[in-house]
Amino acid sequence: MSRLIVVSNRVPVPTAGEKAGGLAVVLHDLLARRGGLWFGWSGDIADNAEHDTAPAIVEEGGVQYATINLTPDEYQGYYANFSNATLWPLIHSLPEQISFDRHSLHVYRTVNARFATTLKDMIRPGDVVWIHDYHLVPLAAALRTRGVQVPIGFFLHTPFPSPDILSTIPEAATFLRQLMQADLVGFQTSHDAQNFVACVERLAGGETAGNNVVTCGGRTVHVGAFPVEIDAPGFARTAAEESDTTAIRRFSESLLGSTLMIGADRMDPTKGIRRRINGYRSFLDKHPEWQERVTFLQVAASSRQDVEIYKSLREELERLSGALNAELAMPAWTPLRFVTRPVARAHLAGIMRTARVGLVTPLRDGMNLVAKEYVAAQDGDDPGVLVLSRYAGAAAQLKDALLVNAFDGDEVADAIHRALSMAREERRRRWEANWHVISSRTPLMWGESFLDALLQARGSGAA
Ligand code: ADQ
Repeated sequence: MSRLIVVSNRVPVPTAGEKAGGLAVVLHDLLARRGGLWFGWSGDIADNAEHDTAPAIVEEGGVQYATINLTPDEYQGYYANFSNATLWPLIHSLPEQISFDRHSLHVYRTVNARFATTLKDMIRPGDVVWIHDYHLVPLAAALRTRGVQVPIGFFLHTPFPSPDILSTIPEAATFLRQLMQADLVGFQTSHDAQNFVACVERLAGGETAGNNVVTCGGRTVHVGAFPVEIDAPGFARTAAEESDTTAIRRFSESLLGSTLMIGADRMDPTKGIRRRINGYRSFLDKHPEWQERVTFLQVAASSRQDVEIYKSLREELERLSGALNAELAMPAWTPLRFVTRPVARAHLAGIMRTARVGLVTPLRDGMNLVAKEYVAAQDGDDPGVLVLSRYAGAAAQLKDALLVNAFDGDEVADAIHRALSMAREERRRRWEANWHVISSRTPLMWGESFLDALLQARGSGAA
């Protein structure tokens, strides 16, 4: 079996007493099976980082974790600016949120080049390289320039935009050609994969060459959809166990008999939290009989506070939630609980289980694991209803959720009403169909299917 090298912006180096969560667990497992290396940024910022190209290496359970630091200028240009303030809104089709400057683009490329220079000395013949996410778009090309010939796969956790949107940044064709230096480019949904192929055709002069294969400038690249999965039975177990704790019982009592709706997101402009709160407001206006009978808990974990649009989003949401409560609250009823402090994963799972409605309404999202987690957390005998944006990748799989246009506040309000009023039989039928989808796949299957497709792509002559 080939040795695996995973590359991502941040490396979750295992530390004593701390367990990695989510997808990191699967990548650790895949690495442990094959013996491998995880390379990326340490998360630390150091003034002299660029002179210190030798990575710090930690070995744990047969896996090496190799990390480098960033300088303050690199952190700002590569991470805060170009990755999070330019590429993130671009790939989520929110072009008016993009800020762009040439210096940050330059720093982004420099950091990718530094990653490549450091990594190439650790790659051996027979290895397979798997690059993750939008921070590292130029990396496959930077490795090839340095003579690396082993199979390289690239997986994007976010959506991929249409040609019209992608062409709003300078040098869009360069980004596409850089991605084409991988052998396999993977996305969350086939819609994203189609957008990528359309971009290569329209903006970089490429051509499709059969099913899921695209050629451009002498390169042949495979493209595919690999939806990220969760450990559904594991999350279900956590939710059931947690719901039996004093903490969750106290939480439930605090609702004073009102029905709970839950939203849980990183506080991010793509997650549609502002429109969600406005949709809830319209629902309460249209259906005043629900006042005092429903509580909406929005957990919004603070995120990327060194990026301007995130700071202003936070201020706006604080104002909006305060205004809603100031207008509608009663001595014994708070319509909206807006929580920005961290909530432990198990506690959140327990809360999800007690919520009759899960509101997952991003304006655009690669997958959205909260949607899958909400389904997993339910008691199948008396489950809650998932209200899900059509613009989340998860909507391609969770077809029995109430699917909504997250931009349309009236539609969101109507879906909330329908979800709250839904009879148990329909709730069960919808939940069972969604549960079947998430419980028949595992995160490990996701990882293995990507790696199989990568080796096959290479075997079939792409390179
Ligand atoms: P994210 O944008 O971070 O991920 P998501 O898929 O929802 O979004 O994953 C977030 C994770 O953090 C979930 O496990 C969730 O439970 C947890 N979480 C979110 N808000 C929380 C809160 N307030 N408190 C505690 N925990 C919270 C990116 C892409 C997604 C894609 C994933 C995986 O943007 O589209 O699904 O990667 O590929």
